[in-house]
Amino acid sequence: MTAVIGYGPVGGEPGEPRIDMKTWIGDWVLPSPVMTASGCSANGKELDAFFDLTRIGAVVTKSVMLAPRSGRATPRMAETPSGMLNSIGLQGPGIESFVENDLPWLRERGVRAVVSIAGGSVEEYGKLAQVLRYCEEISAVEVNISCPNVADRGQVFACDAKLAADVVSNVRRIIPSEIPVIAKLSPDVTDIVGIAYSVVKAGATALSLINTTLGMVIDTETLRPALAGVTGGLSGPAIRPIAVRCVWQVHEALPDIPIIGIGGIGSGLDALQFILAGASAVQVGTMTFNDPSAPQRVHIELARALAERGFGRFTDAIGYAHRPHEEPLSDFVADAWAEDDRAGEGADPARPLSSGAAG
Ligand code: RRO
Repeated sequence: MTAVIGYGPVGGEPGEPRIDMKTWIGDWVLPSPVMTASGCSANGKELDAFFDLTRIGAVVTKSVMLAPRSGRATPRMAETPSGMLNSIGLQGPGIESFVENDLPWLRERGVRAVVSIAGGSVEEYGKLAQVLRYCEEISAVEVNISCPNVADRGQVFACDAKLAADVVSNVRRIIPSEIPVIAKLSPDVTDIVGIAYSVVKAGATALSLINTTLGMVIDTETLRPALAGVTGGLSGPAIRPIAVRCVWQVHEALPDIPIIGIGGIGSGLDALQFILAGASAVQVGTMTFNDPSAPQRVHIELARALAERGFGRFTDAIGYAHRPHEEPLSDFVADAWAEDDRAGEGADPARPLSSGAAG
């Protein structure tokens, strides 16, 4: 394996791989492809004690609405096999308080902030964008059109190509052109590629794939739904294969559009699956409840996994699993595995590719 010393924006510890982890969302350059996912760590402060938030790609804040909102009744969370169900219902301080109290905290620390917004109508998204357009140092806006926990399923704009496009074009025309507008889509659709086309045509710079998928748990003691809101959004490793599939399908159809992969990412190898499927970045959400330093750890593990596979640059791995069957592994990957075999130790027995496949 290539000698490795010092690397990337996180750590730089001796013995760590030297690999260029930069990535791009439109014209926005990020030093790391790993972000936090909206909703799992409020607006960043909670994670500050665990790692340096400036060393990851960005913090994505909890989706904020125009007015303060208390959210759904409790209980709002239920454990599920390999995941969890949430029914928070967009609890938050409202955009004015967010801009006054939460955004400055991130800005003062130099944390790249992606502000997630959610509205009950196309007009509300427009009003949120009007407030944000004057806020300096927002790195990007994530337009959450896929919250599953709304009373009216008609408000899950990401389930309707036209409504999704209306929201995105309204936000895009208000937010300054140098700020990326990222549309967050729902997996709960028949054709996610159709929705993706529609929002990209409406001006989305990038796509976040995926939000939680609608689920339900029944408590077998009370014989009632476990959540007060009855249904909730399923997240965690249970949805990872769905999310990887969505990233794969959308990247295949729209290879030039940056995708941010989300769904049960808890390790560098989980993140690598998304990157190989076509994601330009990833978000870590549910895992932070278990391990608050997970975003930093995922960055480190991902850098190591890429180096072990011979990648010198993160961007070379984006969509790598889409290469044609007859195309051999790139020389750098084949060389990395061959060197690994020669070393005879440190080989990863679980690796999916044998050096024989390298041709
Ligand atoms: O607040 C929520 O209940 C919530 C949101 Br906004 C979302 O986008 N996804 C989710 O699972 N829960």
